[in-house]
Amino acid sequence: MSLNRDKLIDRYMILVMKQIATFVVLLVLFLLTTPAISQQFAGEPAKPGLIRINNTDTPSQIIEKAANVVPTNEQLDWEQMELIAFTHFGLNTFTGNEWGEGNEDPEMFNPVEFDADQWAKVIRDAGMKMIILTARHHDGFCLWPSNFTDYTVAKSKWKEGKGDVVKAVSEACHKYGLKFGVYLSPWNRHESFYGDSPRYNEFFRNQLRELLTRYGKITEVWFDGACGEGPNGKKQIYDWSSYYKVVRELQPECLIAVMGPDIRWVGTESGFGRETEWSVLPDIANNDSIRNNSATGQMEEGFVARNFMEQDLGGRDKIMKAKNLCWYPSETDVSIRPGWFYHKKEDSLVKTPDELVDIYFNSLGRNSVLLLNIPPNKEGLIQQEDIASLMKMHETLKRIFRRNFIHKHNFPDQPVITELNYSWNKRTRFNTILLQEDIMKGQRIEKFHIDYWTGSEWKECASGTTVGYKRLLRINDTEGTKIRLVIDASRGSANIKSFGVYKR
Ligand code: FUL
Repeated sequence: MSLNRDKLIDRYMILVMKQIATFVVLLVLFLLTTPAISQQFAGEPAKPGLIRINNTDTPSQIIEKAANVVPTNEQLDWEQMELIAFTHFGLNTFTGNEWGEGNEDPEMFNPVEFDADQWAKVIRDAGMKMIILTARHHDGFCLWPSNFTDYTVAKSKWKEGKGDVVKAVSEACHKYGLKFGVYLSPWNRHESFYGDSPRYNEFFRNQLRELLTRYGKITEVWFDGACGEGPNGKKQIYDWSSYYKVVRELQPECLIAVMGPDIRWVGTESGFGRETEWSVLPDIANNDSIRNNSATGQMEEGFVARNFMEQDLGGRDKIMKAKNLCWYPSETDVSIRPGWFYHKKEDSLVKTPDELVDIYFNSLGRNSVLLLNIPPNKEGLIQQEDIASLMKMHETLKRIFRRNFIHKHNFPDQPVITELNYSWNKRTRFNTILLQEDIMKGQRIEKFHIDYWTGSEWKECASGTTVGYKRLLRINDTEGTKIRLVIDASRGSANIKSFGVYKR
């Protein structure tokens, strides 16, 4: 009896095991034969820093690598600021120059009403998130009492030589919740030893050390590329990699802009960026400079300056010939006035709110950060005309973006293969579109268009190439009951972070 029961149990177990085995075999067969559900790349994980292209990489492997290049955390934070301010201020403010000769009397610097809090408040109220101050422009005059030259605020009339503009602005930024950055011009027209390369490089590093150790957190350093020496002028060979080392050592999170590896000059000073703007660029690296990979904490090879004025810097034809790829986003610098420094005679030439809004759409709205210069006047205050224009710009932007007709405008973790649809329950009129890719998963969209449903058919109302951090489009008034974003070409599947539809 018990034997029979054991036999029965054995048979039953065999049956169960057979069924499990059949199920496993079928499951494996199913998984092997079913095509990939998503086009997400499987091989290369997204990572910041430099990605090498091997000679043996196939075109699709190169595209996969490009699709997975992402910003460092610091670059992402920077992109999210969107709108930042430049303040050109110095001896030029008093002489009327744009490029001082370097021999102007430092006594002339005397902004009697100087109030950094006023700057910070205006800039914060205009929706900007950081101030980058010209600590030293090409004329060599320092807005802080440097120990390495006499050509500073210490020799000015202002506060009997006891003032420090860099300190005051850094503290005001802190007080008003703004980030702070410094512009330190490599070109220097004052120091006689400019051109004695080792000596000047040492001087430059020393000044950099002062700026990076005396004023708290510095979010961005701006190394301008300009040099007006001409063919018969002084020839200074800048030791860029040694400058970068100082920055990485003293402020590891600080981003180095323009003549540096973290942020790229967009290539214009008009406030208008490119239609096709890639943040993933080829061949920025060479052996004599350094890039900080914040993911690994390692120093890597880095930046080499080249022609950033071409129309498409990161398209497929470019990346196919690349030796490496990295995240190198653009910054669009433009002044609210014709000049970079304040000149009374330009008070009537301050850009209008409409012009500023236009700039906003064509810089931030083209995958760039807008760096808008607002130069304080001789009194040491931001001029009323500039304030009026800025506030109106801010109000206009707030009005345009106050109501998104797509209510669920975040689409996290939803890879978009070809399109994203949205329906309204009534006809909706719109004329402004906002798109954002989730750049922490890479910049991928190469071509897209937007259709709306007329009631009987789909009609195209907007189109573009790259999206990246943010893409803004202004179109004629359009009315429909549905809208769809169609991805016509991308490097793998696009990751849409925001889709906004507005009426301006
Ligand atoms: C240029 C400089 O020559 C201008 O004076 C200004 O500082 C601008 C932002 O960069 O290269």
